Amino acid sequence: MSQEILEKLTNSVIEGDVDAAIALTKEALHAGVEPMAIINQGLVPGMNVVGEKFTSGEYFLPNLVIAGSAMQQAMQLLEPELKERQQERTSSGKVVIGTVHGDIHEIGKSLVATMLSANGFEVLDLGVDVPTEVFLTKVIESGAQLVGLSALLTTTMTVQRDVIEALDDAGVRDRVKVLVGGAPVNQEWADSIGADGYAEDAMAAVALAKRLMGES
Ligand code: B1M
Repeated sequence: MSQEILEKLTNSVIEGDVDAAIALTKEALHAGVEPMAIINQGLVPGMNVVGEKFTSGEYFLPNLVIAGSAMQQAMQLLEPELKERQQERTSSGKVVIGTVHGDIHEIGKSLVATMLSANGFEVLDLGVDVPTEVFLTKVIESGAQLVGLSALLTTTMTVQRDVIEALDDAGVRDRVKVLVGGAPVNQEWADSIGADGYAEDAMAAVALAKRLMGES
């Protein structure tokens, strides 16, 4: 039953059927499916198929837009549920997070922000296409112990390095831990740009953020 709902949800994202994605997300919640399972087994597989179809030329930009919208609207239903389930009352630390300049991919970054917040971090989400100087200013102003840089494009992952260099140039690099992530990013890249850590997904980002906080 739950499996059937999740499969239908995956298809609704692939087909860009926003109304069905919303209805099926509600149905899955009512059926007692955990929000993280709805994301990882329902929504994300759909987005992956959409990405593959876009790469192969079967889908075009409007298909990405509508699939992104379906996932985002489903996420709006899931975010309060995630927070309710995971809330830890002790403050784990302050995090500034955003998608780097030139990149408007929002969904993965917002999921990481939600999970950090649900796990007790105080999160300042700067949104998408965030200029390097804004990351720098907000890190300094907020006194955050962690900064999270999301990049979904091979052309924008280099901006993660720019932000680290800007923190260095401003003399604040040693005050803040830098966490990087996003589909084209990996541990090797994180090491090469001098980031403190790389996380593959939102749950790994939370675990890593906790570990880095312990070190700072
Ligand atoms: Co775009 N896009 N897109 N897109 N898009 C990709 C990323 C792509 C892989 C599709 C493809 O070709 N197969 C490709 C990138 C190729 C590359 O560079 N290697 C691509 C492209 C090319 C583009 C455009 C250039 C298309 C064009 O205009 N010709 C354009 C770029 C615009 C720009 O940013 N300047 C573009 C635009 C868009 C939309 C706006 C239409 C839309 C985004 C809508 C939105 O966010 N509001 C969109 C979408 C939806 C995608 C795909 C299909 C799905 C992305 C997504 O939301 N995934 C994507 C293909 C794919 O990834 N399968 C694709 C679901 C999300 C939960 O996963 O974002 O990976 P993800 O986040 C994960 C992890 O990566 C990680 O945790 C998250 C949760 O588990 N993570 C972090 C992410 N950030 C992290 C930060 C961390 C730690 C972990 O610490 C700080």
